[in-house]
Amino acid sequence: MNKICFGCGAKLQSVDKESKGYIPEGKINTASYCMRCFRMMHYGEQQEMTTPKDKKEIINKVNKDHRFVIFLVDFLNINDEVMTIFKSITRPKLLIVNKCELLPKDVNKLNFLKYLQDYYHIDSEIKLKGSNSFHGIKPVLHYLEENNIMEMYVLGISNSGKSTFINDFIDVTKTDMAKINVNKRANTTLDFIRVKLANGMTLIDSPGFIIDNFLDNTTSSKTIVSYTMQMKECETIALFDNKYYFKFDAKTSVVLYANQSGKKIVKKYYKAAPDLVTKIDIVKDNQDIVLKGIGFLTIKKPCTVTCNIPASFLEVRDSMFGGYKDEQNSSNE
Ligand SMILES: Nc1nc2c(ncn2[C@@H]2O[C@H](COP(=O)(O)OP(=O)(O)OP(=O)(O)O)[C@@H](O)[C@H]2O)c(=O)[nH]1
Ligand SMILES: [Mg+2]
Repeated sequence: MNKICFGCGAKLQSVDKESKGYIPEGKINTASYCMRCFRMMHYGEQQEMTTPKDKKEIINKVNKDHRFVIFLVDFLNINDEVMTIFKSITRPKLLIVNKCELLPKDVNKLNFLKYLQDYYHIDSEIKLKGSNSFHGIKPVLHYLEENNIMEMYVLGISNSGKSTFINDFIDVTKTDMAKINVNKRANTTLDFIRVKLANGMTLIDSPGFIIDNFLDNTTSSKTIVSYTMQMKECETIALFDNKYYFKFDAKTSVVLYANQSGKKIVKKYYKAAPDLVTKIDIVKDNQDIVLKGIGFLTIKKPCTVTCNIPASFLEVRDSMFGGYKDEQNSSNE
């Protein structure tokens, strides 16, 4: 029988308890969820599958298909690696920046959208979404209706909120069906899940892309901090229970944007920190150092930063929030 788990998309089976889709024999005919999803949903258990679906396999499947693509990323995880995946999708597509109810209050939404279009060269439509009424699902639904889009894949980075997004569609269209499993850990959805809504639309959930060089993709994202620090010459900050060190060679303001993870976010040191293996030259005002999987640091003034994170986990870019507006305004005058 080819029945799939509605929680994660894995094919239900009673043969191997350690493999995905396991359900005890005798329950397979009546169950909607595999044992892993059932236990995650009802007992809050965290059960991670360690073998994510291959990125290329997902992209090839989608590119060969006729369907539209909705691609989700939460704003802390916007970086070159993620945008390269987005651009490798050749189907007509919509980029949704998710969890936007957590954007710092002073972020101008129009400037943020313009930054994404200009800096990452995105020519597809972009929508900001979140879990409050201001950033809700309805504008996306209207966009799909206006453009007569009835069948689509929902792709994106693991933990970006794809399954939650589809569950919201199930609610808003008053579709009478079970919910997909969602979880604060990455790699919850394991295979494609086809959801036919009461309004006739079909959404296909997908396993999230796991980025190669992510520092941490398992933190909950109920709160996002923006934390400003004034650094003096030769001062060091230690982030997340002294896991990551950044030393600055000149005076600058620094703003950290990251998930509130329950760890001690910042501690300042006035002496040398260990293993500063990577040197980053900030050559102009308002640059971000992206800490892939965590968030980013906005560095306001040129300086040299040394840190204990290997370069493959970092990217430098023009600042996503700080200073972009002023630069744009002055260059337009
Ligand atoms: N703050 C906030 N959290 C959200 C939002 N949407 C989803 N989440 C949370 O993000 C986490 C991941 O959500 P999922 O829907 O499981 O994400 P996914 O993209 O399907 O993840 P995988 O199946 O692992 O690829 C959960 O803790 C959700 O509650 C949102 O708009 N705002
Ligand atoms: Mg999912």
